[in-house]
Amino acid sequence: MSWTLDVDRGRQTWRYTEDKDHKPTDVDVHLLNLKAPGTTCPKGCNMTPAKSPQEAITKAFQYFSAVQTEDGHWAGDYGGPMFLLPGLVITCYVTGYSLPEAHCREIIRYMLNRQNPKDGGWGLHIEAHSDIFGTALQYVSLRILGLPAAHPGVTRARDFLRANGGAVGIPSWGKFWLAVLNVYSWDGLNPIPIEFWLVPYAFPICPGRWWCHCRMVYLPMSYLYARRTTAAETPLIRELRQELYVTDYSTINWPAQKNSINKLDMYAPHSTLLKGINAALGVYEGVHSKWLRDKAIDFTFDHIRYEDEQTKYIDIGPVNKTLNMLCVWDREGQSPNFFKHADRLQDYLWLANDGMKMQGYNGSQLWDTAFTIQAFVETGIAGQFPDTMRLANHYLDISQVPDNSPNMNHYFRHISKGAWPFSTVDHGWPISDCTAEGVKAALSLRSLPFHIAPISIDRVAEGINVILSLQNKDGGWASYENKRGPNWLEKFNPSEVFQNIMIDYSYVECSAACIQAMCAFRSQAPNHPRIKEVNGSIERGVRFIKSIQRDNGSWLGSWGICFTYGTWFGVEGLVAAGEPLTSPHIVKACKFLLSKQRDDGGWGESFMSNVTKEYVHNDQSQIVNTGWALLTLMAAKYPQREPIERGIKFLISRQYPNGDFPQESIIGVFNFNCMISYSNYKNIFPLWALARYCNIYLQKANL
Ligand code: LAN
Repeated sequence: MSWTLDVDRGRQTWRYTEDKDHKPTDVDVHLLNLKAPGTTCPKGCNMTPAKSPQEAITKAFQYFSAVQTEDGHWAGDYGGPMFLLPGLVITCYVTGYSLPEAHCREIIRYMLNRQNPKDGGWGLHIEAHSDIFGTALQYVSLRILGLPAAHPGVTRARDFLRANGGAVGIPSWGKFWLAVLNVYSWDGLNPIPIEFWLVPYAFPICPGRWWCHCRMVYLPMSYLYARRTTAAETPLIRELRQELYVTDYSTINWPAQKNSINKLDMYAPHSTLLKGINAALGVYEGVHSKWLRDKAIDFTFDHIRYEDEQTKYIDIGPVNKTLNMLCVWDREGQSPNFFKHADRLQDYLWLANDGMKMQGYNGSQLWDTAFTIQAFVETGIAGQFPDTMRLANHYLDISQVPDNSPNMNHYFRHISKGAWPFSTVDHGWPISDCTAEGVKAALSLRSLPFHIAPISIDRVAEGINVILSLQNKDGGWASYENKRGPNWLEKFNPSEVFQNIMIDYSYVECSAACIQAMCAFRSQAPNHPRIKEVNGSIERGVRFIKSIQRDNGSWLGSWGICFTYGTWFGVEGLVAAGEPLTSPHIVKACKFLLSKQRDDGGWGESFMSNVTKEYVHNDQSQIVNTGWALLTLMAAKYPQREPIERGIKFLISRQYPNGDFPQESIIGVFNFNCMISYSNYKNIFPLWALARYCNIYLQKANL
């Protein structure tokens, strides 16, 4: 069974989005000639706010269906991390590729808008405290983009850097980018040994066993380190060398900087084991065999080319996107393949009120669309929006991955036929829970009373096939692949700023989504030949989820903030699998959530929950956290209506008269320490919670 596809489907070119929180700043007024914050009435303000949950649902549905894109997905700003644009700016500088001038201006505007007003620095992400990684990288980017050293924003950033010991103590990925730019010595880096790539799969340290994101970043990094690919020394480079450090550049003892990481940046210190290995690798670097190195360079470039071709030059993420582009330039100069890369840069760029940013992925198209479909179907009024539903179904249809990658094993790729990706089919990397949400959305569309040409059960079964193949021995599901290595591999984590990057672990989110998808599948296809396996898999999954519940009843989220997110998945997974609502696991989870409800009826969690792995309240209640908490309580059929009603009132009170909701604090995360924006969540989760409320407590959502 296979189906055809065209290229470029779901591709987002950048478009201008409104960020409600962003008031024009001095930067905007100066660069864009904007008027200071206006007093005019925003669109729709003559409309009145919703007076009932049903009306709030209708408004929310109407608003969100009006902003659906032409191919059926919901586009959104997927920014947040601050270490992505600098990779692009540096790559363009080194390779001599010019971004359009308007892009450069918007990038400058973004960086200046996101500069922390308190101290003039930048952090790991838009809401983080300033550190050296963020500040030194934005600093060099702004200078490359043409701001003079005397510009007030640049001056403040330099003051911050110098007051904190200068750029010497930047974490390893920053050391790497600065070395490429020729403003940090390669001798100041711990080796990134390319020969690792020749280690056979039988050994636990083989890169083929690492988490795919870690693998795909260290692949081009080790290539560029082996080649010592470095920018030409220009007058700007010489100036930067003097601006970034507190001592004269020529006097810096570079080898002594290998392990110097500023305390502002340190999150995941090197293990003793890694320190020892790094020391040994330092010796090896002096005596390595040229023959072996050349072999490894060819081997890695072949893998880089494969990744480029399999993803149509989008690449798995924003980090290897620019690194791979640099590798292609190193090997071939401004070749046709180099321009294929350049053409796909725009997939990552997003223009919003705060300027142009590089997103954390080429978008979250499929993910947002799959959730939106499920929320819409649950409202019970989808019949009033048949075009919206048909178009959304179309997006699901065109983004299921039709085939496996060729020669999969050699390139360490898992099967992808039948999977759904996070963004687009061109990107095409399969993900366990994206497949699960795709399956759930496809199945929920099949329940609609009107004709939408839904995805066939055979194709849904291909998704189930992927899900079954991805279950780990511990009963859980990881993100893209099976868990391929032992936990102790984490001791090799060289990143200093991220945790849990070395291997793909089982997560509550991925596991619960896969369980729900299989439960939905078995109820719609009870006689499918693989149902026995599905049953067994669900059972093992449930055991896994129970085993990682915390004593206080919560689950730690890894991809959203934080315990409200994890607990939502944990409970939905158990309930879908038929866990009795009186089970201590469910009761404890509800009790946990209720203990976090606030006086205004909402829930609000800070990203510090993820960083510290203990619940930390946000300054204010958040509509998305509130949506998750309410969905959880209602999935568990929590017997008291009062706390749920208070939460629903909070949600309605936050809705704009035009049906949209405010953009609040950042809500997504990866590797515990870096946050990422999911800007459609504000439209999806409040609506979904309102829908469930109406279904349970008010017979008909239909006005
Ligand atoms: C994502 C985005 C999607 C996300 C979900 C599907 C939501 C999650 O349930 C599983 C993990 C996954 C696929 C995920 C993993 C980490 C990603 C790829 C990201 C958060 C988007 C960006 C991030 C990536 C690692 C950023 C680049 C940084 C590095 C450390 C390489």
